[in-house]
Amino acid sequence: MDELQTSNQSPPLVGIIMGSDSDLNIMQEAASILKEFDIPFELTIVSAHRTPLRMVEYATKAAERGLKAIIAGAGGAAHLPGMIASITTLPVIGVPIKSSNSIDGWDSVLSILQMPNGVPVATVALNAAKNAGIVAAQIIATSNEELSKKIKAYKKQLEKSVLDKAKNLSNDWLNKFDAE
Ligand code: RP5
Repeated sequence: MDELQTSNQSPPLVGIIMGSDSDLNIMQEAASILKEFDIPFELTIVSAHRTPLRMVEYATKAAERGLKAIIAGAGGAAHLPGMIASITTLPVIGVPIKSSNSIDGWDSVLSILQMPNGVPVATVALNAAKNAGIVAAQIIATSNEELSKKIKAYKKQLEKSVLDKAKNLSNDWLNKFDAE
């Protein structure tokens, strides 16, 4: 697959949608990690309740427009990811958001997570838009060796940062495990 380019002009491979602009402070973390992996994406507002026809149109056209995955975030009665998944054949990654109309965030989590058999939404943790971006990258990496290498390097970096922290701690705390 050679669709991955860094240019903003590249056709988007991932669609990031959210119920409201008030979700953007969370959802921009998905955009940031996709940028880090040089994956072209688009980002817009699609509301299941306030723009239902736009939602149907977005989901209906997503695959033919060349998207490979959709990241959908919403809060409260968070119906957007599930409704998008009910229409498209693309994988849908849901981001539950603790928003102004959430009770405690569980409302968003359960609205997105508890889908009926046959219509899955790959649900990440509350507010975990970054992880949603990583899942989307991993989906695209299954057919893109260059991207797969970038994700491996990212994971290696995660490992290194933890090992460095463990090393720093060992100056002040006993750690026989690393000494063995
Ligand atoms: C949901 O309602 C949106 O996804 C957002 O999380 C929440 C609040 O929306 P606003 O009232 O801030 O536009 O549909």
